[in-house]
Amino acid sequence: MKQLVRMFIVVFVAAFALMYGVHLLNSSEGYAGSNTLTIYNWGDYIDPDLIAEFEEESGLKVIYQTFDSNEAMMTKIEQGGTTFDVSVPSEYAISKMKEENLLLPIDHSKLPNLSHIDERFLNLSFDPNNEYSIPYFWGTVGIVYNPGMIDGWQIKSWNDLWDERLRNQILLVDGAREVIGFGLNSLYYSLNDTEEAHLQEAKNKLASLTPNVKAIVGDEIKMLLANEEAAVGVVWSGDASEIMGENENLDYVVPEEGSNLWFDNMVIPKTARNIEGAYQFMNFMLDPEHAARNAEYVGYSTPNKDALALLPEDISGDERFYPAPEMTEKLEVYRNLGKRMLAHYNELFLEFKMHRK
Ligand code: SPD
Repeated sequence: MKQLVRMFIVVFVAAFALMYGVHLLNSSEGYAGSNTLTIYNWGDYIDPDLIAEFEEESGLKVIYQTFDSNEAMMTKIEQGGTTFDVSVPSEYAISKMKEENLLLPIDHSKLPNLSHIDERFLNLSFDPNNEYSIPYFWGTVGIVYNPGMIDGWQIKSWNDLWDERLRNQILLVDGAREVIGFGLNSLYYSLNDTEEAHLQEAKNKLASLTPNVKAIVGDEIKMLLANEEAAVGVVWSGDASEIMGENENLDYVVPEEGSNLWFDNMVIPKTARNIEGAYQFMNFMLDPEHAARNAEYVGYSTPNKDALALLPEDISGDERFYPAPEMTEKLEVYRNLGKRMLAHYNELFLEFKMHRK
């Protein structure tokens, strides 16, 4: 009898543990079953109609979550407890995630539409042979400005931002690499500089920009600039393109001291649950017609050569957003500076933000 009771307890505990395990798996963030696909992308970075069409075509339900910086995205994935099937980091973040073993290798045979990507965006140094990442959008960092609000002045350089005519007129993108990067560039240092003396110089120089900075903002920077709440913004090129679509008084310049050339690529995080679904989604987004619609909707530059051919000439021929390779040669791609140095850049950016308060 005793033995029977013991056996009953063992079976009961095992069944309970199994049920609890299944519950934990299902309740981890974003996961709602095998007919779902969980996507973790930048805010304002996809045409929502394309998500609906993908759901219709694939029969999968998309759970869509957004982030506003590579740092936030990496922290969330590193912490675990997420089940993102597809994410869209930038190059230095891809390199860091590879190093930390957070990504799955990509099987190119499952992405026939990869053939539409321009060679110029393949096999880049942050991911040789695109072993872990597939191009999504690319662009630059620059200054969008409204000449009508600053007496017709044509801004050309990072150093122009310190001019006293711009008092309380500048909005900055909320990005550590971008802000510390242009601080370094304004001193003619590399935006991948790791020399402490140079970083401190950039920090002090940025502190002296404070009277001109109206706010440091996320995606709302587009609405504020389009509504002429400020004359100048430091932004990613795609945001400038969208703002200029709303308000044709604005212009965009990549400063003469140099700037950043960036690449956002799709990846499959190691925590993915629906790997086949991830391939289906990536191949869907690589389709030229879908990629063209996406580029037109969000305003960012597509690396898809056959999508580019479908875009209206006023978009594809605009060299501010589709600069020729020789125009991007002097620009720098962010390098993965290693965990400690990336954390140091973040600290310096936080100190700059605190200085403003
Ligand atoms: N609102 C979408 C913004 C996406 C911009 N990605 C740029 C990354 C630059 N490192």
